[in-house]
Amino acid sequence: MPQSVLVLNGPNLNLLGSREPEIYGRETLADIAALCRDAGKRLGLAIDFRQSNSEAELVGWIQEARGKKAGILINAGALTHTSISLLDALLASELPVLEVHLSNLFRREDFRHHSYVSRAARGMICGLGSQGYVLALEAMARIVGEAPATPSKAKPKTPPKGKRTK
Ligand code: CA2
Repeated sequence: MPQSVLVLNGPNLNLLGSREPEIYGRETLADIAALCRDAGKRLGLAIDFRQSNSEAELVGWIQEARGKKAGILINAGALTHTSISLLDALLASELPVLEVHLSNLFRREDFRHHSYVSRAARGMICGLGSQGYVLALEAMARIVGEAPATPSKAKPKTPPKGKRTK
């Protein structure tokens, strides 16, 4: 069975494609879900793609993901800039988290320059539109394919003579 990645989308992202195309592009959230599922097939990941306008629902989904999902990719929408509850839930999940934003937060208003989500994230992609989701899934595939967290007991290799450092 392929490992499953939870792709979460926060408030108002269900409106994509209908308004503000100059900022968020013309794709709908359903288009982005399809892109993610295609990328998932190519990368051997099952994609569980969800959106909610409710902070509580998002927190609940993150809590349920612990021990069941391989990682979380999140575009928390405006909650990115306000929600310590989402941050705490992401930290408690103990899962690798990647953060994505369609727009370039740093070309926008000052209040979008700070992200609580980033404190829980391995990395963040912003400003690349829907392509950012695909790039983040590629990164996630590498992260979840990494060696297990338990450190190897194998002895470190001794460097060949003449190449030793003091
Ligand atoms: O750039 C992103 O992906 C954001 O997470 C989008 C959020 C915004 O609050 C963040 O600062 C950056 C807003 C999503 C709302 O999307 C709309 C789409 C169409 C019409 C109205 C809102």
